[in-house]
Amino acid sequence: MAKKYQNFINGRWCDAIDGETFENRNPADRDDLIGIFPKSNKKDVDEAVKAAREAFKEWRLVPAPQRGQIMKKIGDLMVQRKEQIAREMTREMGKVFTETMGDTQEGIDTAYYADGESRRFFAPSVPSELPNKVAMTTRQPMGVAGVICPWNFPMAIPTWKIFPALTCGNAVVFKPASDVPATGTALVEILLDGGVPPKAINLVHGTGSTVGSPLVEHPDVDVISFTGSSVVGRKIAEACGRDLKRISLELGGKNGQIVMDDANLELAIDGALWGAFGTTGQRCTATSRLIVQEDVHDQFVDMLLERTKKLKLGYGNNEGVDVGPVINEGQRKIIHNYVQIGQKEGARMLCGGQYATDGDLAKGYFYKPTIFTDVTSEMCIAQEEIFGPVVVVIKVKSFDEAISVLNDTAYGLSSSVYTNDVNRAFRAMRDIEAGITYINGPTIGAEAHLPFGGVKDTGNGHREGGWTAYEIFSEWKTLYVDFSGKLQRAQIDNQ
Ligand code: UN1
Repeated sequence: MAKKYQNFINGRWCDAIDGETFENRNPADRDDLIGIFPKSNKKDVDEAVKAAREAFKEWRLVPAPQRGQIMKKIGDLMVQRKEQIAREMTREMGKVFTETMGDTQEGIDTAYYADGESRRFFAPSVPSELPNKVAMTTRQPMGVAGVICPWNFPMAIPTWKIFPALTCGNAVVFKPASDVPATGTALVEILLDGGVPPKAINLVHGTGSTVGSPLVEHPDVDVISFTGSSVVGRKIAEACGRDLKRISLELGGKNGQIVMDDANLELAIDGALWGAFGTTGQRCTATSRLIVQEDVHDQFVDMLLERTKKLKLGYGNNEGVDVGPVINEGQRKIIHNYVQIGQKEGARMLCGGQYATDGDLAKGYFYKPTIFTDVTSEMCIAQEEIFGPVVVVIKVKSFDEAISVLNDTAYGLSSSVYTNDVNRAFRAMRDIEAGITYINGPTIGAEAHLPFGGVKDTGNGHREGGWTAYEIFSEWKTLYVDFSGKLQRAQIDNQ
């Protein structure tokens, strides 16, 4: 019997009001049914927002360090349940166990950071221009936060949004991706066990159109935080723009790794493999372009091919597996379609390019790690986000050309440069158009306490992670206190 899951709305576990459900299956083994989940709609969202609004009245008045204590407890519970969460996460979305352990650890780091941040919330006091008058600022919660999350980091990304939102004093309505509802449920259980007031966290399962859209359009939601594709992000931003609603967007990437002739090639290969094929290439920070200087190009490609061929595909909970399945059949078709486009465009496919179906792999959505060479920057496979185990190699003559190819994309999330020349490293840090630049490290692996986000079509200027996430979920308020006992007119009486 498949486990039956529920929403959590208004302080209780419940089915979708209309009673509809959907199934979720293990992407490495379609026969493995993870559970039956409520397929919610606008009615459920309305109930959830109403409950959150109610909870906000009291939660906003709880001292921030007390909210931080709850975050600390949540972090401790995540430590206790880490392995169990990771096993189930691998079963639910496919990436290998070491990576789901890392995903959970990112949530733990975010929880402990939230505890610390709850005692800071720095807000400057500055001198007033008038005598006997004080000028200061404070940070206030916004109200109800709508949190819409992707499936590739089913624990880390929700924590990046929910923990700062709650720590700031907001109440939350959370929609996990419909490919990872069990991990979303595990997180909400931890929040409740940690002591978050039940109505302050609401969980609504379902799709983007039936749950995400009503949440975005709800007049009583004050801030939306979304991670997903740039296409969907643009639509959400349009809807929020009409309502003047704050929105934080974390969208696509087409991240490049530059490899210069002076680089340590072994190190650059380690980075490329991890960046391109870790999480089966399904990270918004994944390395999807390798921009290689011509003198080392052929050697680099030979080394990359040799190492790629050795990668072992399989169920991520089994020992020795390097690469798991992709998330679902729809994504696998999209990836394969891009591979066919690449071949038509004249790129040379060195390996992969096919569904992997040997033995047990036939039960899941496996795709062979794929490398293209002879790629030019204007090709579709060098421009569009593929979100799968496909990497393209672009040959360049010089460092300047490498930077201009790296910047020749609509996106600007992560980037990396392998070089041992300190001058090149600093020029890259200055001239690359991206939110994150790594020197001698892969494009993936951002740490929870630093700003995370990108420029151009990757987002709308906000940064998750670290202290910057707290900007998203709070409003500045300016306070003036005049203790002179008389009317003092700014800009007039002091001139
Ligand atoms: C994402 O792919 O959406 O930097 C997030 C990294 C991870 C987070 C990725 N810490 O790759």
